[in-house]
Amino acid sequence: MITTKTRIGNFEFNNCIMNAAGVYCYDKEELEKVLNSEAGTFVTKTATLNVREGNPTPRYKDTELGSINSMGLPNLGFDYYLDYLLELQDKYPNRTFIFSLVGLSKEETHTLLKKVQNSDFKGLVELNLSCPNVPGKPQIAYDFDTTETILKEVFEYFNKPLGLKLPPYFDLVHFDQAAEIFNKFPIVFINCINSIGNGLVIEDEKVVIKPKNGFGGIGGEYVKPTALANVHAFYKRIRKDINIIGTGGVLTGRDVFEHILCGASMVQIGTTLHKEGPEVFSRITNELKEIMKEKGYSSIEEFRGKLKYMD
Ligand code: RRO
Repeated sequence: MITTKTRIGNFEFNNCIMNAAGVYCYDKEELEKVLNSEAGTFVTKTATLNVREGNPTPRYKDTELGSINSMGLPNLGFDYYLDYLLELQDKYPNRTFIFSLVGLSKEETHTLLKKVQNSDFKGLVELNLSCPNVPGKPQIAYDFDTTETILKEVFEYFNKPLGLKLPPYFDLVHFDQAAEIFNKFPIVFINCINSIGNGLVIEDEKVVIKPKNGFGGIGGEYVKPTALANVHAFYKRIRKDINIIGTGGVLTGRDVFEHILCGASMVQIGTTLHKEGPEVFSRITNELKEIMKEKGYSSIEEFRGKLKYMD
């Protein structure tokens, strides 16, 4: 029997594949489709305290090799997602879901996390330190001092399971510096990577999305090598009790297999889910199981993190 079961922190999931935040997770209708698919769980669209409309449209474009977006954090507000998550938690006591959130300021982030702390929510929280698309707001995780300060302040009051959504890093020194910070805190997981920020796609001499004169986060096939490198770089540097969620460039079961080989315990699908819809989870799960069968693996723990190097 081949199983793609996995664990994040103390939580078990029947499948190691799920949606990436931002795709099929804006409202209950979309989340329900992921809930009722082969996905192991879902993560909600990153929530802010108040409802946000986001940037002007068109703000997302699928391209041949992936996607570009500058959504600008459109979401239905913290309470909408928390209420739904609490409802599901009663309905499915044996399942765990991920609540993505971030404030538009440090103070707002604390407000949100204090609300979670004081609620009955029992799942995982993903703090998004890497939104690339809110004009005038730099990605928090590219500023190591601010990141460390926020985490220090958060863990003075927050003791529920927390993970971090990270942007891609591109320099080995930055992996060292970031990992040194994360290792100081009781985080349960890191999620690598968010979209590669501020790319530009052109068609017919024109940008393809409206906000920020066409600049937006890049996802899909373009980003797989960067995603794998980030998963593996952190796998080598962070405490073994911190799990890694691998996100970026997953089109097939082989891509999931590679993320796991690099050290991922869970793998998220964004652009490909947007292109194919929630049936993608059964296709990719079957492809992964086929690869595991060929290689003689019956669980993902048998190859997780076991990337081979050249002598
Ligand atoms: O909403 C967005 O524009 C967005 C977010 Br919050 C994010 O984390 N990553 C992304 O590519 N887009």
